[in-house]
Amino acid sequence: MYDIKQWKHIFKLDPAKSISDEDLDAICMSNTDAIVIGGTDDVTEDNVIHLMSRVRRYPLPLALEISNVESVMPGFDFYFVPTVLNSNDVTYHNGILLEALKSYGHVIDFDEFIFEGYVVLNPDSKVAQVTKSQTDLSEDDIEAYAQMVNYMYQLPVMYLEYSGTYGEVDKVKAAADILTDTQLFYGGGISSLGEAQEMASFADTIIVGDIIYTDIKKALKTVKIKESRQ
Ligand code: 1GP
Repeated sequence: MYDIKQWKHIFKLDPAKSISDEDLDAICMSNTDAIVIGGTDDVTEDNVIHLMSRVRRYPLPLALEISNVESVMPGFDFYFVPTVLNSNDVTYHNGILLEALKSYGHVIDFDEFIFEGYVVLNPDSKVAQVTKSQTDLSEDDIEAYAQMVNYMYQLPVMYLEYSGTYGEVDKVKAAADILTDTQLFYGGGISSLGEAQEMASFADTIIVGDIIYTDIKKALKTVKIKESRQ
């Protein structure tokens, strides 16, 4: 079975966006550690199953990051379940989860589920708007969230989500310095190998999304962080 603790690099594919067979092939053959399918808007059963069946031709781990209950389906290696710690709406802490467990709790294999403590930090991102996140956070706030996730909730993953913009390195470092057991995911605005290296020097795992759709060559170069660490 796959060990997500070993993952240094993830490509996140948005089921609502189109990608050519050629680009998808390059992404899946790139030496990335895993593919995550996830998005905020227009994530449907149809577009998730379509993308899943295309990625499944390749021998690499595939996870679904759940954004709504309607688009969850069997067939993934892992299910990433975000709980947005800085959301002002309880729906995004555990409200969706409660409804999902009431409907499907009896059939879930919990070994496949990874609970992610999300902190959303780009106020202009769709995810910040949808989840009504309080994004104006200091390093002290980030450290407290890291303590909460690592020592109190004891979640396997903390995800600093700057979706759409490159984040503040000092905040990523502040979280990294606190976490002892929880794996730190960083995602947002990575568009070059240099940025990938910078964030990977603090985060355990970096997530590369948007640049796949705007500059595939730059996206592919970010995987080279793995070479420098081996
Ligand atoms: C989005 O964190 C990921 O959920 C990656 O962010 O799309 O900005 O690369 P980008």
